[in-house]
Amino acid sequence: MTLTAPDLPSEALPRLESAATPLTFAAPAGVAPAVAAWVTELAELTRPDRVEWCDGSQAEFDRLTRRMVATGTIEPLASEHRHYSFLARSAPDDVARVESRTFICSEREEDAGPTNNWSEPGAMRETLAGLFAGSMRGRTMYVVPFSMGPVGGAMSRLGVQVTDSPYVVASMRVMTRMGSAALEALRPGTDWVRAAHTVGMPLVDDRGIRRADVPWPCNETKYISHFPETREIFSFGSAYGGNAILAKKAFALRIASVMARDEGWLAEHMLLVRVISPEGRRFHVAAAFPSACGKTNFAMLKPTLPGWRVETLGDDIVWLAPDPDGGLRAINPEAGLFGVAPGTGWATNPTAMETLWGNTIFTNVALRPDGDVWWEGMTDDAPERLLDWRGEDWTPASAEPAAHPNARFTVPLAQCPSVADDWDSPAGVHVDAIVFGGRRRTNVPLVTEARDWEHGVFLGATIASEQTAAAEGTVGELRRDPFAMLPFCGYNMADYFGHWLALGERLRGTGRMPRVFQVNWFRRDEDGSFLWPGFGENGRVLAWMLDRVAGRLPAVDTPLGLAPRLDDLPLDGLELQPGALERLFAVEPAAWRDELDDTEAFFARFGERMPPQLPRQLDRLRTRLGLD
Ligand code: GTP
Ligand code: SPV
Ligand code: MN
Repeated sequence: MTLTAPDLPSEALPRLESAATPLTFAAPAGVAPAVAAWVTELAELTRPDRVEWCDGSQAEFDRLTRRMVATGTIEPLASEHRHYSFLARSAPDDVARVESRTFICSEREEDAGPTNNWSEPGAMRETLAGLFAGSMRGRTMYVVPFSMGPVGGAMSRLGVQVTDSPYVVASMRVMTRMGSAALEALRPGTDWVRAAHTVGMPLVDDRGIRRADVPWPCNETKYISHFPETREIFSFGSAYGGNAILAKKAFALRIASVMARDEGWLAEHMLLVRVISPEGRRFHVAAAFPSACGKTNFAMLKPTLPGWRVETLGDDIVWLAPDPDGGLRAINPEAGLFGVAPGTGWATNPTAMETLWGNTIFTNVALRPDGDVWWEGMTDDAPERLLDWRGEDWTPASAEPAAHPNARFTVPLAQCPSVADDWDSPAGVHVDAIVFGGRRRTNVPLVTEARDWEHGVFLGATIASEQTAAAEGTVGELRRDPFAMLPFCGYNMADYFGHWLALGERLRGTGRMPRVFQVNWFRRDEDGSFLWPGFGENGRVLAWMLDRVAGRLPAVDTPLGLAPRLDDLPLDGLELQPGALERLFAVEPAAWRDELDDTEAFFARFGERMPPQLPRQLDRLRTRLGLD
């Protein structure tokens, strides 16, 4: 039993449209009884007109897109520009993740920790029961079985999302292995995550009166609630991204991080790539950056440095587990890309641009008069005329951007030209290096290597980054975002740090440790310009890191960690501003004093629960910088 329906007055029950659409909750033959029972319970609570079990087929996807075109949720783009692609415009108040409405409802408040919103599970269930009651009246409830990771893979996990949003179903089909194969794998006794989602806008009111639908139904009231102990998710009121595509942040990070804690693995906000050196040596790199800080770009990196190649395995989420052969093994549990559109262009990320030739759902980008899409950063010059993300006329003289800053594209990973041949392999890859990064205009150098695992955990735990448009908040404001997991860790972050430290002990025992690095592509000059050109040039930094992993290069011990001898960075053919390289590595004690004070205050929030290793690392850093 998950939620119980409050007693509805009989006149509040949905009026069925016709005898042809009976309210039937019948599950397809062979469905695990627990799945069927849960779906029935939710249907009884939310009272949809129909329940549709999704098989993941192309025919089903076609049916969904036709339905959404009819309701104005999406519109087809001109096929000569984008094959079988669509534009969705969201409601203006439903454009990004809502962290203030995201809750971890663990039994005990201290298990959610000071960085999560906690709510007592019983009280939250009551609130949700009230909100979900009748919330799908007049709509179709879709049942979406899915697998994170290839169906049946050793590291893969199953889930079922019910939703009344066809946009979410279509997104789930791109982002996960969704449909019949996952449903068949959901055999009795198999664990699965329950994810219930409603846009919270019933089409039939309490008196049985039907109203017209709107293109992007949602509700002013929003709840993204997680019950970590019972592996359940309830999401109300939003249809946007991580709020609604529950396989992604809610399952594959928040719930999965709790499963990973309990079972000895990691669920991380990381990209995953294979990097091939000029000699043909293959390395695998997992890198954590906060939202809209360059994971997709790194995942599709086209190194300018001759001979180096990057193959894409994942761009947002990585599950890592101890490898039976020692060290860590990793899979990308997703099957699609939900990438930030603005800033993606032929000059910055040509691989993403090539990926977007078709089969793409664009959300909140601008529309060109010729039926193609546009966003800031796609081309140097904006088109003369556009419809902006709200559907209003736009010219380059307009004050607001044409695309919403958190406009996104949803596209199958398989379509990416740089995707690794074996991206779909359940075995995953052996990880050689872990990289942490953030968006920092000051302080953090271009690249540093951790001295050891514990120092690496300290680097991860002390990531701070300037806020982006990926969630509500003030863009540009510096905030602590440890491991790029601040909005995504499903339990007390101090315990999460402890879990990373303990895993290190276990990996050390296997004799194979991934090396840990910290990078910052975003350091700026006094005039505000970036000191480092970024994008394809980041391959030079990657080459240095992997030469370190290969044991080919010495490094300099600095207060912040191991740094490159500047001559070892492969910078041939790169024109940096005079002095830029030195500034990219400069350590300013006064600024670092503030940084350390801020870190100390942040660590203090965790009280007794903080593993002592991290404050100890902080003390050592103070001493090394001569600031104690
Ligand atoms: P989420 O999907 O929100 O988790 O984000 P992400 O980390 O995948 O972000 P993405 O790669 O889409 O990057 C978003 C923004 O970062 C874009 O505006 C890019 O132009 C910018 N960006 C990425 N790499 C670099 C870089 O090396 N230098 C600079 N200056 N900007 C970059
Ligand atoms: C992020 O915000 O980190 C994303 C986008 O990857 S969303 O799926 O909406 O969370
Ligand atoms: Mn992300």
